[in-house]
Amino acid sequence: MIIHKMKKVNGEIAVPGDKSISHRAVMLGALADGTTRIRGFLRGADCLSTIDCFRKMGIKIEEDGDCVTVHGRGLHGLRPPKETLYTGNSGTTTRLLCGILAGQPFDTVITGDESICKRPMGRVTKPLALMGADIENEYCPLIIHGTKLNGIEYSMTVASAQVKTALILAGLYADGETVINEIERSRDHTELMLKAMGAGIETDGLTIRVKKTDSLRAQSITVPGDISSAAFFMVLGTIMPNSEITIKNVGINPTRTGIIDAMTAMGADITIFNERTEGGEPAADITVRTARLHGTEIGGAIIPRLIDELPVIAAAAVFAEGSTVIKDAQELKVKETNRIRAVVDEFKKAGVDITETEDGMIINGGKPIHGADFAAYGDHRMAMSLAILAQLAEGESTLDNAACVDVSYPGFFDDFYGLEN
Ligand code: SPQ
Repeated sequence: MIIHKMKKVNGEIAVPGDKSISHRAVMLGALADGTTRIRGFLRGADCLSTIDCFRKMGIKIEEDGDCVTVHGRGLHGLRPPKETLYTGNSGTTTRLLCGILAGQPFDTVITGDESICKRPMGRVTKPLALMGADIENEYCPLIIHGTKLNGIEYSMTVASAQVKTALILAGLYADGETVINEIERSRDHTELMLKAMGAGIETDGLTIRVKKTDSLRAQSITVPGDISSAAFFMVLGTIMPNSEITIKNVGINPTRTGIIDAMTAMGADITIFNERTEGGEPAADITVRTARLHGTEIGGAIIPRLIDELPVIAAAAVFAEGSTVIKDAQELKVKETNRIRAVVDEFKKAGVDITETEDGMIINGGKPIHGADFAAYGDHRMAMSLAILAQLAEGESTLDNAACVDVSYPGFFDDFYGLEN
């Protein structure tokens, strides 16, 4: 695909529903008693993989656009699937399923696409094994022999919402109490949804306590727009001349708003308004206007709050005066692709002054860049970040496999080019 270059962007958009919340709404809806109605569900490939896996375990799920109805069968109502559960490109589906399936009275096999088969699953299977789980392999295919689980106290070694959530979900089935200590605060959508559904879960700072739970109450869940998708427009509206974009209905859960903090620290002009709470999750409208950016340092506790936004923040840093240092972000290496290596290699093609480090990258911004033939490595966030980088490059750029944006943002390019004027 040739990346069309826009001169300026203006207008209002609403990004699709939050991917993390959409996954959790289907999973917890399936385990609840009764009917869970989800509005604003993300119809991206990853969340559709989650629906497919639960249908294979006997859960009736109806889809009507972005409204999804899940007919839950209770915590003990899943049926043994007749075939392998295929999770596609979705790390969230794969890892969260491990937590749910470890304590079932049946065996399952999970696998996914080429990228999923390279992503480490030992980070969930090992702590689950301490609870008594019996899971073969540290990479997909995973063979899960359902068994009785017991509660443990576990101190996490990586800042990962997926690891935390897998343990919380297993904790619903485990005898006694499961106590999880996080090293940094990661997204807490599971905890919020489980509390609303009446599970035995408490949080105190970085500690989460889960008790064996008999039943979950079905809910109506309204999914706010995904801040990880809104991030592309925050950067676009900032770097393009004479531009202003309003993004309606964006989830602003504080565990996800690192992008706003980082962009503000770089000099971005971001206004948050119409703040409200929808189904336990805070949401707001966000306006961004053209601004001159300067370099910054991004590391430490903010990293889990903006981990998925780092490729597009790197694109913003290219147009910021001075140097931007991204550190403590080694988790980027185990995403859909190695996002440190992919950003550095692709940005270098455009002449960006960028250096790979052990745990991040250093970008010396504010210098002219040129168009290039970019590769997305089948990674949705890489594809969208490169489309933004190309906007201010001299000359033409192309992007291979642009369709991979469907994983988290079907219709991205329509929304993107729809802002040109
Ligand atoms: O689901 P998947 O493939 O892992 O998706 C990504 C993404 O960029 O969309 C990461 F590649 O998001 C993760 C995120 O990085 C979604 C997620 C969640 O919903 O719990 C948590 C983060 O991963 P982790 O490993 O830090 O827990």
